[in-house]
Amino acid sequence: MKQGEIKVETIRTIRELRRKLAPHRQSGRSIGFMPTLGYMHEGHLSLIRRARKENDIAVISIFVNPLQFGPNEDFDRYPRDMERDLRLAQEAGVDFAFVPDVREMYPEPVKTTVKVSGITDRLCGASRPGHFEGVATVVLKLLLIVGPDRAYFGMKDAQQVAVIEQMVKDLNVPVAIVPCPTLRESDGLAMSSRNVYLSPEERRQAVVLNQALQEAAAAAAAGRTDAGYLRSLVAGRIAAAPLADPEYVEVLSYPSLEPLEGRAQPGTRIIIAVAVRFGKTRLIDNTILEIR
Ligand code: PAJ
Repeated sequence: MKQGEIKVETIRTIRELRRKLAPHRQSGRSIGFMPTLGYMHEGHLSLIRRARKENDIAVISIFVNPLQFGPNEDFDRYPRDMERDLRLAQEAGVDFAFVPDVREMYPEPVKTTVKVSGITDRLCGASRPGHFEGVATVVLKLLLIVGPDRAYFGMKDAQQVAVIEQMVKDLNVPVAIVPCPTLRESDGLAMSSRNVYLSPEERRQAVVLNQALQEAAAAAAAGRTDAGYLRSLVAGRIAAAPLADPEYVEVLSYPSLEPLEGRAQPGTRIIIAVAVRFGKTRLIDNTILEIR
């Protein structure tokens, strides 16, 4: 193969993708699927590699979904680099890359959307109205288009995983959702396509998200599982970074995402989740703790 030549099969229409996947499905090959907004980093690639390993056929989608961006969000300036994404996908062993344009996915304004209630009331659901409706709708469309056996999602977006698992359960979508661990930079910052927006000084201070979460995890492991205490520990730590502008710091049950009264109960899982702005860039991170 010539250098720079892209071998992963790039498919732009729903019809074509269905046509290509049908024979594989008919011959009993398993299909693993990983949806993305593109601008791939190691976090994305870790999910792709896992999909590659656990299935006969690996499919990704690259689609910046307008439905999940608010009117004042970064849809237009969301970073894009299709050529690089396809090269990385190729290296990670992807068989098919589905790269529809907006007209292919939404030929007319949608009148049907998927709303998962309760779980979407807090965290990013509260600060980004309509966001999870946009995510659930596009993910259901993609699952119906691809028809995978397994679909891979990162715990960096733990609320997204909870929303999709609930949707799949409620609507009997025949797919196994596979949650995957968060990949981090060497200093602990969770990898994100949006990290490229950070100035050098913002980038330095952004480690405070993970540091604060780690401190809280250590406190919880030492028995300090009071939700209010953990919340103020994390909030205080983040407030100490001068460029950090916190949007939320919350301690909730996981995956139901309900507020906790006092100490977390043994045998339950809790999430400590944060969203913090650095200038125009909004970063999220979380940690999930098993309470013993
Ligand atoms: P995107 O932000 O591109 O992320 C694609 C997938 O990669 C998601 O499942 C996300 O949780 C995962 N991911 C992102 N950063 C990660 C990291 N540091 N470690 C591990 N996994 C990570 O999430 C979306 O796109 C969209 O909402 C989508 C599901 C594609 C629907 O449009």
